[in-house]
Amino acid sequence: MKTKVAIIGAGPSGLLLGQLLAKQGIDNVIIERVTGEYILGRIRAGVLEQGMVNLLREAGVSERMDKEGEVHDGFELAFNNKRVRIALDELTGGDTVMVYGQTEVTRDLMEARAKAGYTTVYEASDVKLHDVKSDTDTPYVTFEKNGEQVRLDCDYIAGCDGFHGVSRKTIPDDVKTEFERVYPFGWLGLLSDTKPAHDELIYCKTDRGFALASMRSQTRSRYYLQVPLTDKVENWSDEAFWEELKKRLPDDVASKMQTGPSIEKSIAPLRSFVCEPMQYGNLFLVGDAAHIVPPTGAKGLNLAASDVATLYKIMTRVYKENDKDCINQYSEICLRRVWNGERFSWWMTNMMHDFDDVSVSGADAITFDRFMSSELNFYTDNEEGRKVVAMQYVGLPYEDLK
Ligand code: FAS
Ligand code: PHB
Repeated sequence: MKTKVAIIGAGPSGLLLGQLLAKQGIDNVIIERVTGEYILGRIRAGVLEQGMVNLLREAGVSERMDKEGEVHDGFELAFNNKRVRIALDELTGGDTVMVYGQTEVTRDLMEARAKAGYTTVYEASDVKLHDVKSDTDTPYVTFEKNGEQVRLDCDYIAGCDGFHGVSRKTIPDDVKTEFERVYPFGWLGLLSDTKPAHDELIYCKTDRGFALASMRSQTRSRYYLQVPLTDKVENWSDEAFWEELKKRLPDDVASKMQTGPSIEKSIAPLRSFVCEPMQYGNLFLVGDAAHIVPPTGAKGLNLAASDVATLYKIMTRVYKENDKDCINQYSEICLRRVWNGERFSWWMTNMMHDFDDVSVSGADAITFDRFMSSELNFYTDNEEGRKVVAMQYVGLPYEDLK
């Protein structure tokens, strides 16, 4: 097999990149480890920045999102028995976010790719990357499919294979630096076909721990509870989840909340992680393959999208203008926006979660908690502070190539 760009991974990063490249006539093949159905069964992000919305429109895959997605011009922070609304559009001069689940984005991209007849190899095993940094040879990928060894020759490899993928591991340890912070708690998420508890997202900081009331549509809700890392999803019946959630949501919201059977329930660990550089020779790390954020800032999927935008611009310049020098801009441009997203996600996580029973004990924990409560008051008590939160939440502008 031969192609221009080999894409490892059919998550949102790989599929969106593949769709954009194909629109420019840049041939690409996606190699994916599991089935499409398995990927669609993973419930993840729910909030899209304007930058990602624009990319999906440019990729010609936005029809259902524009019809079924919900534009949100604000969200709430609930803490110390008060609620502060972050009015995104007023504070940013008109910017908003789109509430449309990652599962639906992925489904739309998969359907568009299949309809256009682009090659995606699902259930590929033993995927290996070769000659990614060589002055003489072009890179290639080998994998096994239906018991057959396959070789895919290419010019470039986009490692869109997530945190546990093979691409980052292909970069030699003496070339890369990995930065990591693991949080001492997880998020227990529940998806239910119930009317959302509120018409906007509410992030709640309480003495019992963090909670988030989100949604996928007016008939499908998504909720999260902070739980200890030692907790197991089988410890949580639906009834126990609803009872605890009601204790963490504002009373007037909890009293009206519709409950019902969960259609998905899972615990996700929280970590901040960055791999530098995000590029090695002709291998480019994209999305979760290069970085992870705690979901408190709704940045994970959106940082993946901005990586895709940068690599798409570079590949377009390489193949349309025969400018290969620009490939060396990738990592520097991506990391500037990644580290900003990392900081915002870390900050939101520290402000909104309860650390005192897990990470530090005694007076240290109380002191940390007082600092974070003061931080929360500082950034919500005045419009300038709320503006800082709003501009980060809607997402900073994408950076152009030099
Ligand atoms: P993905 O991990 O989505 O996709 C990588 C793909 O590569 C997968 O399909 C995988 O099967 C494949 N792959 C892996 N190894 C391979 C190999 N060796 N060969 C071939 N293919 C391989 N973000 C938010 O903004 N909000 C959230 O609430 C949120 N919740 C999350 C919950 C969980 C449990 C997780 C893990 C992430 C969550 N995220 C959230 C972040 C998430 O949305 C990611 O940012 C997003 O999936 C990134 O997309 P990709 O970079 O495509 O990586
Ligand atoms: C979600 O709806 O899954 C969601 C929304 C906002 C977040 C995290 C998760 O910050």
